[in-house]
Amino acid sequence: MSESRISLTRYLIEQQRVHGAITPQLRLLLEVVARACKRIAIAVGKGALGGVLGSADTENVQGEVQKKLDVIANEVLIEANEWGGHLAAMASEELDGIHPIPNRYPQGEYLLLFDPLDGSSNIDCNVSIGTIFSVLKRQHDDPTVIEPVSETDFLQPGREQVAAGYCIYGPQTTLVLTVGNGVAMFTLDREQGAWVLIQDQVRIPEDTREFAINMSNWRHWAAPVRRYIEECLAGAEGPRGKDFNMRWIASMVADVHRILTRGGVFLYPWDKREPNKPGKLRLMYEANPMGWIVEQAGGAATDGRCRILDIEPKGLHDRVAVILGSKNEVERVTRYHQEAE
Ligand code: AHM
Ligand code: MG
Repeated sequence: MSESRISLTRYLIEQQRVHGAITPQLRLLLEVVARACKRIAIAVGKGALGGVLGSADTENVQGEVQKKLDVIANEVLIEANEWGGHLAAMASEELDGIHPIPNRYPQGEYLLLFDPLDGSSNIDCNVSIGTIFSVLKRQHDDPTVIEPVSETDFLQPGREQVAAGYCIYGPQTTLVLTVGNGVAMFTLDREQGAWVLIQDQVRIPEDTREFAINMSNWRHWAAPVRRYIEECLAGAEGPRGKDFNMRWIASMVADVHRILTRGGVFLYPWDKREPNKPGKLRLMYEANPMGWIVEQAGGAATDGRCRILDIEPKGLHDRVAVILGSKNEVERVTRYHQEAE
């Protein structure tokens, strides 16, 4: 690697040594997660040649049919992170309960959560997909009494995260990371197998003319979301006085990555098809890590009423409505919800 290129390893060492943002254990844990993402990128890149496309003929805890790559990515992350000694347990969108570190390995203090393969519906059609992860620290009321790790240890609001990130498997494989000191992006140099810093202190513009929502659900939305989208669609002649563009990739990683790159607002709101669920996306595996990344880049993330990172989780697989991205747009949609109450 040439002198001018900053590797993920160097970035993390500096976050530890210069900024005091992470502990040595967390640094090593993030290195392992990044290594697992490289392995997933290789499996994704093989596609039909590696026999990894199609359904695994199994269902996850949410009753969704798992794709082969969902299962492979989940296994890669678990195998890579089990033995390092930094974790107490893991939780995955693809597993019913938590995965405590087996007794044969040393136990650490951190908790790792992940959506191993986000955007599963895009796997077979060769559209960008990704891995989303979040790291929490176990909280102890009494540090002298160490209880066996349980699901309750994971039920912390998103503001307690100590690291969060995603890896997008697209034309490039890019790892996006925050440890609470801004957002950094690293692209995988495939020849060298190294993560190279391409941008630090990523910023999301506060204003935008681009929104992302699955428009086919229009008839199911609540009034505040309809109002917001109607105003965007009215363009320069409408109350917003400007034209809006729309994008919807159906991979949250890809939609969020675009927002980090050029701004925009992403919405996956509550809808009346499932009136008793607050939303489709998962709080712990998707909304919290993405919410923190977006906030660290100067954007905002709410469920229409309150900040995503302040939501107290009740269960590992809680769902939530998500509105995130350019600050002024997120604040506008949130205000429309408040005005409707
Ligand atoms: P997944 O984790 O099962 O892939 O589901 C989450 C994905 C998000 O990446 C994306 O924003 C959304 O589901 C797309 O949903 P829809 O197909 O309803 O548009
Ligand atoms: Mg997902």
